[in-house]
Amino acid sequence: MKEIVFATNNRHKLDEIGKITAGRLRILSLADIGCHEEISETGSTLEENALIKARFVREKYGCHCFADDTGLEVEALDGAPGVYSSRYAGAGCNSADNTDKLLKALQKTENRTARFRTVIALLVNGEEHLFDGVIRGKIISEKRGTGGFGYDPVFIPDGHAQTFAELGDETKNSISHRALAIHKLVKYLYS
Ligand code: ITT
Repeated sequence: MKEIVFATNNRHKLDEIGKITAGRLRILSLADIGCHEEISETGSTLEENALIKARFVREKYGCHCFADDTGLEVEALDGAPGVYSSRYAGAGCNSADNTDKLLKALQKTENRTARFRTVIALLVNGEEHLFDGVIRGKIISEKRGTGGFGYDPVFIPDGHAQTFAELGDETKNSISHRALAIHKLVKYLYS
């Protein structure tokens, strides 16, 4: 089994990727390698931010690693919150604040089309690789469900009638943006 650091401070992402890759990768967290710094995301795209996080860990700790940057892209908002998804409602705000702001921004909007996009940057053997995953769906007008995290309570993936927060871990992890991207990474590592 390959051992690799996942450069994230988001415990939900760590949990999801652990479940999705079960048995195929041995994933170390930032805490496992003694990294407790906040890594600033100063890029203007998901690709840049994923690379910034992964490069920080490789340069400082010298290990094989990958990082995930994810955005919710809403058609009627010209792709916002996108790369700014984690601080949509402002610095220091939480997921509930971000989701409330999104629902407010869409209050009078009929077009509810959106997508989650994940970009994973993998840094191994002196090489950098990017993998992406996209899932399309729509934003509903109120929060539903208690599972998942972030914007999950307001996002219904196409082909389903429930939000990611209602569908539960197993379903989310079998179809999500993050699952699609990490499957590409695993395929690459084992090819
Ligand atoms: P790291 O950078 O430490 O990995 P983060 O939470 O800052 O963690 P991102 O910048 O990639 O991660 O995520 C942007 C925000 O988008 C995040 O704070 C969540 O609220 C939301 N988000 C990410 N993945 C999501 C998912 O699968 N479902 C719902 N919301 C998600």
